[in-house]
Parts: sequence; C-alpha cells; structure tokens
Amino acid sequence: MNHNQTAKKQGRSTVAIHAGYDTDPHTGSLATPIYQTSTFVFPSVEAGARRFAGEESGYIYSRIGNPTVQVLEEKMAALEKAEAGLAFGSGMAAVSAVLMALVKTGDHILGTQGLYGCTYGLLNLLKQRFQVEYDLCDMTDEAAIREHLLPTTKVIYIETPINPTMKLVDLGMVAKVAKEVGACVVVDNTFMSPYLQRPIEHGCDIVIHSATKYVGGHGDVIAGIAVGPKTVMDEIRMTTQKDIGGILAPFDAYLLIRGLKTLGVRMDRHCENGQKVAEFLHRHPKIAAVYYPGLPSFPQYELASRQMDGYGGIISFELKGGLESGIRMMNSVQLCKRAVSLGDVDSLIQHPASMTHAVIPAEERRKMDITDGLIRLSVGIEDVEDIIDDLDMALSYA
Ligand code: LCS
Repeated sequence: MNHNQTAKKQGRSTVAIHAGYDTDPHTGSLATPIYQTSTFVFPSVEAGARRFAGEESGYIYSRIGNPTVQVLEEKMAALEKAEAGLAFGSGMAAVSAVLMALVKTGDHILGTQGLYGCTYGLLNLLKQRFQVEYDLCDMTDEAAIREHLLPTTKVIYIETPINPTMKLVDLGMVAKVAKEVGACVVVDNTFMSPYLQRPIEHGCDIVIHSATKYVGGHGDVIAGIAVGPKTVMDEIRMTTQKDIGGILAPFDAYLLIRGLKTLGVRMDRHCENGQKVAEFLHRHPKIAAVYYPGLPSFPQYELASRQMDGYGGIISFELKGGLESGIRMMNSVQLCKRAVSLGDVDSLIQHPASMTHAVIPAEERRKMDITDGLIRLSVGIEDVEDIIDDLDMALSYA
C-alpha cells in the first residue's frame, strides 16, 4: 500500500515514525539505510536514457534523488498533507529554490511585514539582480493585503508565527484572497513544525521549513524542506534544485528522519514548557511585554487557538530596563545558551536586532516591530523548573 494513503488514516506521531519507509526489503533493517552514494548504476544504456527522459523511474545521481533523502521527503509530505516534498541543504536553499522557480523578472512577491532576516535579504537580492519586485504588508489585515496586490503578484509569502515578533497570519483568509487573484501562497512553517500547523489544510499551496529547527530538533544539522503539489515539486526538482544544486546529503537526511520519529513527544514538551515559561515571564516584575500565542493576553490568542494545534516553544519578550537590561540578562544565563537557531532540545536565547535580523535596516525593523530591546527565547525540553530558575537568576542581574 502507498505510504501516503496509509498515512491519511493515522495520527501525526504515527505518520512521523512510519511514513515514507517500511522495513528495508534487502536486509530487514528497521532504521532507514544511509545510501551514501553519489551515483547509481544503470542496468543498460537504454534504461539510463529512459531515466533521463523521465520515462522510467529509478535513481540517476544523488543531486536529483537519493533513496535516504526520498524517505525524508515522503515523510514530510505525509505530515504536511502535501502531494510531494523536496529536501534541501538548508532552509534558505529551500526558500530560494521555491521562490526562484515561481517568479521571473517583472513579477511581484507580497510578503508578511516581518520575515526571517535572510529571507528578507533574498527578496532584496532578487529585486536588485533580477528585477523581481516585492512589498511587505501587515497580513493581519485583509484590506491591506488586497491593497498591496498587483496584477503581477505571483506569490504571497507568509511566516506565521512571524520570526521573531510571534505575530500570526490567518492562513485560510490569505489562501482565499490568493485564490481570487491566482497567486501561489507559500508558507514558512518553521516555527510550528507540521505537528502543530499544516497550512495546506487551510488552502495554502507550498510549505517550507528550515528543518534545522524542530524537524531535526537536536541542533546538529542544517537542512530545508519544501512540500506542495507534485507538478510544482517536480518542476523545482528539475530546475532550481537540480541546476542550483542546494541538495541535502544522505547522512543529514538520516538525522532528520531520526529527529522526526520523536517530533510528537518533543513538540508536546516544547508547548508545555513554553506555556509555563511564558506565564513566568508574564508575571515577572522586570518584564515589560511577553509575546507568546498561548497567553490569553496575546492579541491573536483566538486565531492561535483556532489555527494551531499548540502554541509552540518560542517566546519573545522585552525588559522594562530596555536593551541594556536585556544584555545583562542574556550575559547571565547559564542553562539557556546564547545562540541563534531555535527548535532544539536545548533552550536558546538571542537578540534579533543585532543577530538573526541585523541584516534588515533599522527603519524596516521598526516597521516589523522588531525593537532593539526584543529578546527571543526558544524554550527547550529540559525540566521546566530548571529553565525558569535560570531565567529568574539571570533576571536578577538585569
Ligand atoms: N525560515 C525561518 C523562519 C528561519 O527562522 C530560518 C533560520 C530560515 C528560514 C532559514 O533556515 P536555515 O537556512 O538556517 O536552515 N532561522 C534562524 C534563526 O532564527 N536563528 O538562526 C537561524
């Protein structure tokens, strides 16, 4: 039976463990074998030619398909309820391959006001080098989206929650508007993982992950995933993936397959810890504001509860003492690590304005509400009392 057909009837954790791979037919290996090979032997010249012509299935060369990587691609497609998936050597390789396959010179991309710094950098690169236009708008507001759409808008690009402000976008609302104008909705689902949010269920077209984060989960691999309609994924595989070449190595695919097997238990714990840490910060006298979708005071709490299966593990906050207090606090943590990235089992704390989002000019950052005092915490799966003790101690130095 086809893995994806089986997966439709199963729960998210079962899919994460079983989709894309059954016992290895050659050896009975329970774990997915790492096919550490660059190339594949053709049974005949004619068969090789048929594979190149797309007339026969079969592997050719690992830049255009590898059995270990394929298991990961099928698992992620099944989790996101997509037809097909593609794995990349980084989240940015996925973002760039998808966008460059969907647009050409003169086209327009409409993005959320607030994007991961390098995605913002890529939009500027596409504009400066290839005259692909872009605008960013507040996508919490349907009228603002309609105002910014152009006849040339090919892609609506969304992050939700937005890195690092945690603002949400109503996926169903954007998908409806996009359908009216024939634009493709691309969603960066990194902050949620497919365990907590599946944009395709809301009518969106393509989903991207920095698999470096929750998908891998252990802070030991850089990777990206894109999933969506098979025709679009096939096109990307044979163009911006094959010819630009940002593919994933078989060993890294193996690490992600291994990571996905514990996605459910990790995400449940990230959510549980995230909620308790957010509540602790919310009560703390030195904290001015906490941005976490699971707090009833969060402006989009209702949307979060409707659209997401959990509130996740990322919290942004500001101290009453501003940036200087924040720096003292971040320099005092011991258990939480001062590091970029997120979604790891380890708790990570960083300063967006000078780190992940430093590439965005200060004026643009202000429009995105990335204040200089904003701190982002990725709550890990350590014992939550230990995380809270560490933050409490660090805040005493703030
Ligand atoms: N999309 C989002 C939402 C991200 O947060 C990142 C990386 C990427 C795409 C790019 O993925 P990568 O190429 O790194 O796998 N975000 C980072 C962050 O917030 N801290 O360090 C990297």
